[in-house]
Amino acid sequence: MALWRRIKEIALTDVAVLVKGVDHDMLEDVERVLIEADFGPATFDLMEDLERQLRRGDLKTEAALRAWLVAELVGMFESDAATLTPFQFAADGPTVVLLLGVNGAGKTTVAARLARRFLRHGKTVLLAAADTFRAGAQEQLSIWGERLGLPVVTGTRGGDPAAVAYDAVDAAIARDIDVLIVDTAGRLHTQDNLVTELQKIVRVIGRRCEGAPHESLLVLDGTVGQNAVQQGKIFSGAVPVSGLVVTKLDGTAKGGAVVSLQRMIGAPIRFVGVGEGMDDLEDFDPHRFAERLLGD
Ligand SMILES: Nc1nc2c(ncn2[C@@H]2O[C@H](COP(=O)(O)OP(=O)(O)OP(=O)(O)O)[C@@H](O)[C@H]2O)c(=O)[nH]1
Ligand SMILES: [Mg+2]
Repeated sequence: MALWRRIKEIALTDVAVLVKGVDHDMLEDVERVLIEADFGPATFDLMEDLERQLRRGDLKTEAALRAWLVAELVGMFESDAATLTPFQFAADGPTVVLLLGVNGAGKTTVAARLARRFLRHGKTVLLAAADTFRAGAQEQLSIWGERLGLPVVTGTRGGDPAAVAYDAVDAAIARDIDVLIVDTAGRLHTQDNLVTELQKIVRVIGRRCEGAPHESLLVLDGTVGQNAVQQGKIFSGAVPVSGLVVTKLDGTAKGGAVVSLQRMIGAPIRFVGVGEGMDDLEDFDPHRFAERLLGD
């Protein structure tokens, strides 16, 4: 059931509850709903403010309650201005976008969708498959390349992914490409290897092209709730993360975790995946996200 409907059922079973002000049973029930939606630590900030508003008698109608919730959620995304840097493009030469994240988070899908988005904006794009580890990984990106009519730099299976990244930057410079998108491996069972490998990729890219990668986007699966926060910390502890992409926000009951991602990882949410289609990657808009999270 949509989050708003659940909250409404608790807070507005009896309109008198809101008018009366603070009702502890009601507050406890709302808190439980927020925890179930995986708001995590943000739950307590929300509850504190809700209680304050109710005490003041500011939330007397359904519309006021909804408007307060939306404003609170938007405020949480916009409060940390330091993390709200815009997408970085290279001043000169190719803009290198590195995609990071665990298996199945949606990196390859995001690579293709981002590529299409840049193509639409009239930019030239090159894809690089720096996942030499998993069988079929490079082929998967190559298929996207074919569909989009884009070249894809690949390497030998089991080869050094950093070498693929290096070759790709080289090719992007030589061909005067606007945007290079580098897809990486997501296995996490060998966390130390993953970290070392990612650090090497970042180092090698930077050596070939000063200032690159311009964007290191961490792709997180929005359906895993607070686990995404934990994953995010592992990656952001390993390499500088400039932005987040939260996928699979269609049909998740755990979207609440997104509220804490930005704050906990210290990087802005750049894009959200909201479906299976090619166009289902949207610019992150706090207001639209809050409305979507609450539902009707
Ligand atoms: N419903 C939905 N599915 C998505 C979304 N984004 C990605 N997916 C699906 O998630 C699955 C995994 O996506 P991939 O792009 O292959 O994930 P990956 O991170 O590249 O995975 P590895 O290469 O194994 O590390 C695919 O079936 C995608 O179609 C989204 O926003 N919504
Ligand atoms: Mg992949």
